[in-house]
Amino acid sequence: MAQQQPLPSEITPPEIWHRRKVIMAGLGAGLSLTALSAKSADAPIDYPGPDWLQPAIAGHQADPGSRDALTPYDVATRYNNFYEFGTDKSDPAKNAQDFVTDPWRVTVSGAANNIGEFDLEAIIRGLALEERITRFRCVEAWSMVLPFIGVPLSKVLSQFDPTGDAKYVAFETLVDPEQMPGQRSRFSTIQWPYQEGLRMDEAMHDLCFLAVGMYGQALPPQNGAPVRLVVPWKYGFKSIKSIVSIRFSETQPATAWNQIQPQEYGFYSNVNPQVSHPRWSQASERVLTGSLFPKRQDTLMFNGYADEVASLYAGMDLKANF
Ligand SMILES: Nc1nc2c(c(=O)[nH]1)N[C@H]1C(S)=C(S)[C@@H](COP(=O)(O)O)O[C@H]1N2
Ligand SMILES: [Mo]
Repeated sequence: MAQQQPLPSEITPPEIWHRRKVIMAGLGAGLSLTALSAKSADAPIDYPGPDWLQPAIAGHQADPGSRDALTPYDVATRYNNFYEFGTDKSDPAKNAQDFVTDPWRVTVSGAANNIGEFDLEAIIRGLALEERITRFRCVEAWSMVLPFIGVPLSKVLSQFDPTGDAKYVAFETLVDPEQMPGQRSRFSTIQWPYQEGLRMDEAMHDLCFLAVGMYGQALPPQNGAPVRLVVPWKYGFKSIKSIVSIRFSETQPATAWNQIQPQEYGFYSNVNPQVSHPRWSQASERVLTGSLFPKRQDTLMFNGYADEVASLYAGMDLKANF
């Protein structure tokens, strides 16, 4: 039986295995590789999203920047880190398909005047959605270029009217082992809920983004539906998915990867080619293009957003505060 044989994913690095599948699928369907990547550039509408979101997504303001470097849609939606749905890169696309993301409630607590439980619809309604073509760099030294749709996080946080005591903001992902097989696993290292946090001035920076869509449609479940953070100048794990809690706090909040390996994953986790991960260099990255031969490129300070964000860290030792 096929089940007794090793899965291709067990003998081939998942990234290569995935690309091979994409290419095979393309060839099988009689498409050339060119046609396949052309298809990826305009997204198919696989994930229309809830009724309330569709008009806002349809009316989003497109990013005027070049789309040439966009990661193919099939790579962006099938090569994922979302440990709630499994640790293999191909797990989230398989295991998150039935994830229920509407209606969706977000609990807002801590140092703010307008706290409570809110429908995501109420939080997003009234805000104009925009697209941001974003460089996205995982701590594992691969990168993508993703067209997210959403709102600057600052516009959402302002609605809750944080007080002067709000020095940090903490986020949590849903805990629902019935829907999330990774949370049922005995081998999980993450202490659920997955949690992340930012300093308040980082969170209020215009580049800090709350995404509800990508590739012209609602966020696919494996990419963090219905609402996720996107912090383009930090390693990907800061960009927490499927957020159900926002808490304003006076003290620096705990974060999921820092709790597991504090020597390897700091609170700041700014992309920094000069500070190696203890087990690998961060000087360069594999650009995942869907081609069998990923491009390797130098990693840029703050993932290329230094002009915009370096001032947030003026005077800080970024080796100590990694
Ligand atoms: N809740 C949650 N958020 C998460 C993760 C996760 O496992 N759980 N993985 C992070 C990591 S390591 C990365 S690189 C990005 C991946 O986002 P993508 O799959 O949309 O590319 O999500 C981040 N957000
Ligand atoms: Mo990551």
